[in-house]
Amino acid sequence: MSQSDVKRDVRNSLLFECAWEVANKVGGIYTVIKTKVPVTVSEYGDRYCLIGPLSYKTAPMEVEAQEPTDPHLASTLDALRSAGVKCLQYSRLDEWKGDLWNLAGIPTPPNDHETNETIVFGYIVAWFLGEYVARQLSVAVVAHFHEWQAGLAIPLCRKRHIDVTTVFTTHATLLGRYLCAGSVDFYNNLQYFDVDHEAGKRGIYHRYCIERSAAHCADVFTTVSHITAYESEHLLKRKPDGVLPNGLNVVKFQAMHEFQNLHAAAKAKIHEFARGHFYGHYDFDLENTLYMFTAGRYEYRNKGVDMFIESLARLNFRLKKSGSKTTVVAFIIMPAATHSYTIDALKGQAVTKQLRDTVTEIQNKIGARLFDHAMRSNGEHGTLPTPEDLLSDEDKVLLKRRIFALKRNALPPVTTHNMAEDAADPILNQIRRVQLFNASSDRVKVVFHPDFLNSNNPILGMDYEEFVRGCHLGVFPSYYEPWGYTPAECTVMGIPSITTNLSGFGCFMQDLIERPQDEGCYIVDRRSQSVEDSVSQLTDNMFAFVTKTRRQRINQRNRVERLSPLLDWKNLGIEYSKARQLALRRAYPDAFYGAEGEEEEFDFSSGMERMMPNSVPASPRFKMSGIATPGDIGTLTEEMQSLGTSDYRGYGWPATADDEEEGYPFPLV
Ligand code: G6P
Ligand code: 1S3
Repeated sequence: MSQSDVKRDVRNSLLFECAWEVANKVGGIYTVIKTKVPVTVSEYGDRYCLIGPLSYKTAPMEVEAQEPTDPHLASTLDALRSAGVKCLQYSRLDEWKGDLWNLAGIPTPPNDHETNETIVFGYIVAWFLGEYVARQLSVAVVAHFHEWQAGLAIPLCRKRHIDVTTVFTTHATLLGRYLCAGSVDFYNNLQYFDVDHEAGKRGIYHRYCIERSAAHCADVFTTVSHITAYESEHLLKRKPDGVLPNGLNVVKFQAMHEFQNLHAAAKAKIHEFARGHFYGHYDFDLENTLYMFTAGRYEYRNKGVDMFIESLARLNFRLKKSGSKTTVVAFIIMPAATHSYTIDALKGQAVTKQLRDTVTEIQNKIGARLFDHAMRSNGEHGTLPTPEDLLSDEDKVLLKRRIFALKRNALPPVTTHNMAEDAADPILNQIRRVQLFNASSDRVKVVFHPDFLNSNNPILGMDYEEFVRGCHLGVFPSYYEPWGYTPAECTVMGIPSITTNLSGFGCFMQDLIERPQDEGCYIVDRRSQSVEDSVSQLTDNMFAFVTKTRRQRINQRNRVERLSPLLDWKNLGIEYSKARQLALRRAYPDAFYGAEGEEEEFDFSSGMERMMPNSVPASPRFKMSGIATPGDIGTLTEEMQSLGTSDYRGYGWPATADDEEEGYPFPLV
């Protein structure tokens, strides 16, 4: 039977979702996949299967080995196993590279390890899918791929006429990331880049070809935000069919104060760290200290760390000038190459712990003496002890020793680790330039933690989520940020954040909410104003935040937390459903017409919760009336293909050189 004779059931389709970050944490795509699982399982049940690379190091923490219940899946895996997959892969690398060149004209250099992995992974996945659909002939198969590392299977499926329908989602473009990290005026020049030349210049032409072929060969091409859709159209030369915003698993609390209590408990742990880190210079009031932070992949310019540090220096100046008593401790959590923790950082926590232990010991002794004194009968009754009765000379000596151990000549360090490239590190160099050295007079102190957070760490031993909850403000002034999970995570935990209108998340919030800044979601304009003006705006935002009262901060946390449903997969998952339906329609158009030739409608909303339950007060105010879910404002439509560039939501982007000359680059709001 030829493939065209096969009539696959499109209503009960099977879904394979494939990404390099399935059960393999590298960055944000891991979060997308992991947090989306429950909502996808609620739609697909057993018909959903994730495909990722097997990393022996992390797999035991991520997955449990199981045999498939689907007999077709079991026999497909057997076939692959008996062909040697597991040990054969790399021996076939050269053969597959030759095939890729013959098939798609994509050249691959010998020493690019990441590309080699991509080729092996892509060829095995395409092989797997081919085997699977040759066995299972009754149900349509949707294969959804994320990012170029997984996308290579798409051109292979197309060239080999494998009977699956494909969706490709890009979470960034290779060229976009590279170009932005340099010093180009990226957004104003997007339509002018000579893409092949730029990719070649950066040694990533082969990777770029893989990414571009995945985008072009997919039945449906999507990305995570409108800003990245615009970028993809110009750099990958295909206009995305739609936008699939990233969601999160939102944990609903029974009562509002529960997450506020979590904030207080987590903040107490950060206080512990601060006492240790600033020992010897702990001359500020923790009750009047605010914790700000930025975090993410170490991309100095793309993630806006440059702007953050400059604004911290200005904030420091303004707080000093205004005679403020508030202290800001700003954390930068970005993994970099390090050798170890610094002795100084470890010592800080150790001497603080020793002091605490000694105090507890003395406290117990005092308690015992106090009790004894009060109990003892002196003729009639016990007496009140004098301070001398309570604190012995021995205690005083012990305490003094601990206090002397807290003496320190140098200032508290900026970084917690010995950096591999200390002298060349861009973050440290900028901190040196703006002289944020944690002096006593500084109202803004900086702590650079160049590693992921983990509750097992000896310094700042907290998991990331707990740390975020304990902070007061997240600051993410990104220049290149297709989505931006960090501010989204802050939002669902009820922590205010600052982002920019160059991040997918920032634009998403700006599109949906009338005055995001009133909801604790500040958005710095990095599109239409100079860098200087953006830095001033960021500084103003941070300064205004610092001058809030505790009550105002508590209120703002409540408001932020109320935005969580906007970011819940229960509401955003619908966009993924639409993408899959579109892919099925494109691959099997005939299956979508009834007996009378009329087109059949799909109901995307079944099983989805409404975004804002009625019990939620009338805040935040939405920009468009009658919106129930983001899906209702239609991000994914077939028509998107036929519209001009300027239909990307929220902003008018320059479509042609003429438009720009006429003076409306952006924004057009
Ligand atoms: C939460 C707690 C309060 C605490 C407050 C501190 O709201 O429930 O008990 O006073 O946090 O807020 P702050 O912004 O000063 O950390
Ligand atoms: C990308 O990860 P990144 O930090 O390199 O994908 C993430 C998930 O879609 C996205 O949030 C982020 O903006 C992208 O940049």
